[in-house]
Amino acid sequence: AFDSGEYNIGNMANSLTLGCDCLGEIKYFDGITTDSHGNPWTIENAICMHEEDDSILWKHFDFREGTAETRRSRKLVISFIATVANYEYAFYWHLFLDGSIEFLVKATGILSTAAQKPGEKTPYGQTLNNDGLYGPIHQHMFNVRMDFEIDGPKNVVYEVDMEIPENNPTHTAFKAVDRLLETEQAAIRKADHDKHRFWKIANRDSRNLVDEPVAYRLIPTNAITLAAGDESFVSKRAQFARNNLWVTAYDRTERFAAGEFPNQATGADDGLHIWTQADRNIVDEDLVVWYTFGMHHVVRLEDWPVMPRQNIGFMLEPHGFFNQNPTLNLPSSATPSDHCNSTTTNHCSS
Ligand SMILES: [Cu+2]
Repeated sequence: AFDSGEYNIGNMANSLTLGCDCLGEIKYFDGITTDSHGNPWTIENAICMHEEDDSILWKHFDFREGTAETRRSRKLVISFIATVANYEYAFYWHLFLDGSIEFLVKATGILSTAAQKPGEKTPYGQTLNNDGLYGPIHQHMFNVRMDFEIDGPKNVVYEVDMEIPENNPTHTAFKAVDRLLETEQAAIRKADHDKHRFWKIANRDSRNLVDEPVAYRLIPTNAITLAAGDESFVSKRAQFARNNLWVTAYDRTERFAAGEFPNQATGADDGLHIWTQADRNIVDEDLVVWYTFGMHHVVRLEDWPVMPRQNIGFMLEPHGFFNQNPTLNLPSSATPSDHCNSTTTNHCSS
């Protein structure tokens, strides 16, 4: 099932309540959507924005002076939670003080279960009890469409891999090598842990301190692909899920990875795999980056009867976008009444 395109996940957004889903100073936004007849419909408090403490951002203890400087990280959290029948998907954008951006899906709710003969154990799932209940192994696939504008509309994407040079007498040298992705076909890529691969979206007309293009990097965490075989019906319909990275030249009609109308679609007409057949130039163009990730859910006993939330997501980090750490001017987060800031008996910095 396409939870976004078929179930219409936005219409399943919860109305959030203070103190349960978000904490602290909160700004709520209503969700304005449409019912099945096209009539406008408001979901009150569908989107929540608030700030959270996020541990330390940077620190250094000077062992000669006996002093320490610490700055705490805070993140601006923008979230909504959709209930899709048995399951909850909570979507979070985290905006950090150092320019990093995290996208997380928190998966929780109730497993979709199936029956087997009591006393038997299927290899295709986790037996949950001795009464004939099991949770099938399954996947949750996500694709995020990102219309990048790194310091302007003309961007490029590099694939960055670790490479080991041939002239390497101590066998300890390694380097990061940029490879420019020039066309849409060349930019259909998979993550590669052995090469410590990431992708870098850059603006070659905008240079940083050391004359390199300003850039953000996409860290491909939770970079799974579809487990179902290429010949399966699900794979033909969800071809976006067969690769982790897609890059397209911007077209305002290309909005959804599986196409505009996924209901009953065969996958033969629309979607990323169709658009990229044009193999358009993506060098110094207005680009859209599509990232496929997800959760390969091998069910465990602890997921029953309600599943502790599992985080699935990825990071966008400035990579030469700033000329130095952009958080040097952060005030110390301690307050006068805080034990961290006592000038006489400061156990945090003395
Ligand atoms: Cu699951």
